[in-house]
Amino acid sequence: WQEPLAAGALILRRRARDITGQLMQQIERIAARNPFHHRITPGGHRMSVAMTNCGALGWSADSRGYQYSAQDEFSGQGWPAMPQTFHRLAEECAREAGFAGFNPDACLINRYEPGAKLTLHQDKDERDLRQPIVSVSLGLPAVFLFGGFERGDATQRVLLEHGDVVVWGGPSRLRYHGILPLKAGIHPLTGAFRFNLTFRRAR
Ligand code: MD3
Ligand code: FE
Repeated sequence: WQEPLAAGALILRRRARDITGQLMQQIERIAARNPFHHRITPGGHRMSVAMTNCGALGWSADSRGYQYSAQDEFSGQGWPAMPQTFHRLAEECAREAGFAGFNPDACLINRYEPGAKLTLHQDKDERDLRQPIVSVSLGLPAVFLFGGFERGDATQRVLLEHGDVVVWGGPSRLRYHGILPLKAGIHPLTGAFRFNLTFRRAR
């Protein structure tokens, strides 16, 4: 079912539930070739979230800054192609939210362990901010923080659970957001972790 969160932001609860097994298998296959790493931010902090990518471009953080790149700096290789199941899910969900023709060229895969968090930030490294971001949550639940257009604005809390998809576009595209520290637990499909896929049109 659909749950409007704010202008341009739509939660599709459990939208991916029937294909979560397939999605996890693909994540494992991708990570076997391009393993998860804890990136170091330009400010010198080790991120508690571990990341890898698939698609033509991948997101990375290093001393040079935040950027999309065709190369995985850890493996020295390109990123695995975006599986068709991933691309189709993102395209369909964007269409349901009113963003027809979404054609993501990057999928950032985040892995959360207990205590891992994402502090409030904006996603603005993509070229065309009229394109939405589609996110898919897998495994352990997390509390998502949805803020305003400035870091200090009030935030609302939203629980994101296994199979939930959210489309973030229009006026919501530049809102601050983050994830509270993950609570420990065991999920039947993902074990001690939460995974999050974010589909983006980077270039
Ligand atoms: C709202 N990921 O990778 S997904 C990220 O659960 C990121 O791993 C979180 O924020 C996660 O950048 C949150 C939800 C999300 C993703 C992108 C957004 C919300 C967004 C972009 C704009 C506004
Ligand atoms: Fe983000």
